Amino acid sequence: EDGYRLWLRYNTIDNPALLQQYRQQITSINCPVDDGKLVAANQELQTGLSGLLGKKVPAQPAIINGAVLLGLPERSPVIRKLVADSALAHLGDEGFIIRTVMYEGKNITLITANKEAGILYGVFHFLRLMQTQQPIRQLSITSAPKIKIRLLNHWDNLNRTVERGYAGSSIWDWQRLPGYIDQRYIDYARANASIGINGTVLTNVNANAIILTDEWLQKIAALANAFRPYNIKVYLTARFSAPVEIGKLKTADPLNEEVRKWWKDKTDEIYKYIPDFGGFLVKANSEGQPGPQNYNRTHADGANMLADAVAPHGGIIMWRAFVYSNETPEDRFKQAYNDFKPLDGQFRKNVLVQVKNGPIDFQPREPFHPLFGAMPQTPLMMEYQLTQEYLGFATHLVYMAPLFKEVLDADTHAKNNSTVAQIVDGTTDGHTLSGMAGVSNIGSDINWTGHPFGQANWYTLGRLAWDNTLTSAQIANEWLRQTFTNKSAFVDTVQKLMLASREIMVNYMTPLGLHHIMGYGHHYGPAPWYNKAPRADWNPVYFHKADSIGIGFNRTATGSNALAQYQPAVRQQFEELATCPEAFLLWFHHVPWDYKMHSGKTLWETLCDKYYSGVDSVRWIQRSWNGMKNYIDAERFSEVKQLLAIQEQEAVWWRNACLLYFQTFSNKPIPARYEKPDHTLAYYEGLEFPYAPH
Ligand code: BDP
Repeated sequence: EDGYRLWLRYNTIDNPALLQQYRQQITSINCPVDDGKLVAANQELQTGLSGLLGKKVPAQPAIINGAVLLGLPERSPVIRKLVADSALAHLGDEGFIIRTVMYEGKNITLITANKEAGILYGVFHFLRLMQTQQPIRQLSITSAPKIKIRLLNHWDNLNRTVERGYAGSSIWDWQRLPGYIDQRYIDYARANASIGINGTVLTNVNANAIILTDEWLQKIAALANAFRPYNIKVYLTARFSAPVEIGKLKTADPLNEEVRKWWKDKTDEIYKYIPDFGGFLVKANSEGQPGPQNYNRTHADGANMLADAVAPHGGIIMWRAFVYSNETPEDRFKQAYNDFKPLDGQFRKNVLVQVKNGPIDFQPREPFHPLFGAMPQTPLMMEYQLTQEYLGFATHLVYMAPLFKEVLDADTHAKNNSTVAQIVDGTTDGHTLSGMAGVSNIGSDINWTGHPFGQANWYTLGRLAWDNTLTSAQIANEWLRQTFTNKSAFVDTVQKLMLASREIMVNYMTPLGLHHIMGYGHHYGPAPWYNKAPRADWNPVYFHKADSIGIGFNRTATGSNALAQYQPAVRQQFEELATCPEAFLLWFHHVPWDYKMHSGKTLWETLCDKYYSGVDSVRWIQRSWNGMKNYIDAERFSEVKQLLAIQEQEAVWWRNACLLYFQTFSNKPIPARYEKPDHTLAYYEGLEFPYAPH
């Protein structure tokens, strides 16, 4: 058990009674052999069922008792007879139906859809039911994705380093492409398809124009060919200055005719290689990347130029709202909104604006981004970060579904029915184009994500993009059952610690609304004291603003007034100290050290409590995990155990470094009941990490 099989292990059902029942229920696979496009679904079903049932399940052209019947109504008279058109009407191109039915006296399970992709997703759903040991005797399931574009964003460079990657190098083996198709590409596609992910952006948002040259496009085409049977489209990042860098033009001005033609021709060329190419993801005028503002044009001008180039081919543009200018703003929180809100209504129909979940940068906790709800005429795509840049790299166990859900469930109050989930899935404003992306945590490590539990975050992204009403508990439960075991003693315990893990991390890293106090550049470990970055807003001191009076960033009307970017109801809640949830307190207020919290304790005492409880809870996770030894394989048990030991040390490091530093402002003692920091502040400040990956 090296983790390579992810959640697609298909081990033989270990409950004898259930195994027998499943074997009775499923005896054969009936899939039209001439249907080339169903090959992936058919193969997966063969592999999955043979594994789960512990014996080969034969393909059988006749419909016999126990058949699993795959097919499109248009090519299967039997399915046409059994499934009414009206049942298929709302499924779209990717939804599916799974039903147990009687056909000519035979009990069969049918999986059907409007398009092949739906059947593939239906097969994976069916296999998931069995892997999680659910009853399958009377199925009547209809399912369709809530979100249309469900993507991974790889921040992979062409030299195979991965920006913010902690799981080895890039899985794209550029040197051996296009000639060599690594089995890993197929398994990557299978894993993604199994959770409904239907596209992948192969390259870093800090883009390299070279990827758009002929030699590289052949490599991209080879990957696209490998992914296509799994309904996965490829996308690329576009470097805005590519017309200058590889096109030899003098300008990249989006309103310049030559530039526009260059992108059009380039795009036509891409579609010759990859007829179903998805489109471009663009980071422009952010952190030094070139963009339309270099030519005094707007983000809409830039996005629309590319949108016009891909539109004839059905492509889309995902234009990122993670922007901040080269001059340090008084509050970086505000910039995306200031730049983008005025552009609402100016983007072409095939543009999505891709917005990070929070206004700063993938912190352990952020309030929802104020752009959600503020651009009703523009589809806003959600961007989450699966790779744990700010959440302990691939060393800390943190299950991110609660973080993702917290944002999705937040009410923007823009209209009725305008939670972030409803804005993103298009229901609030009636958009048909909708998207959700996760910055990938995948690398060449044998288990893909470095930490065995990192797989859960990849899994969650897909499942939530498909169905944003799933709960964190449901997702953890099904992931654990498939990835480890169905034994309830294991699942119950580990599900509990997964669900708690994010809050625990918040407590030992950035409690009460602290944010961005990580080490400079690499973001590894605590460095709240750091103030030497070339820009003020890259310094932790800019974000926590601790002084002799208190701590926190005043974003109310008496401060940066960033809160004005929210709807009044949201604003009011955050603006009043009394109503501002504790979890967001220091996001929005500079709070005196002696301030009395709802509990009656002072802010300083509460801060100490949070940091100490964070560490204690990591120890609780360790104890819980130690009790799991007999339920799972020794390999993964030991990997997680070792990683938890590192996490515990680092949690202590976070706690001690932060409290010792903040204490220099609060001038108050750490309560005597707590274990004393075992090093001085100077020791923590002196630590250096030349080996921390960027
Ligand atoms: C930040 C990362 C940086 C990315 C940037 C982005 O530190 O490496 O390039 O986000 O999203 O979180 O563009």
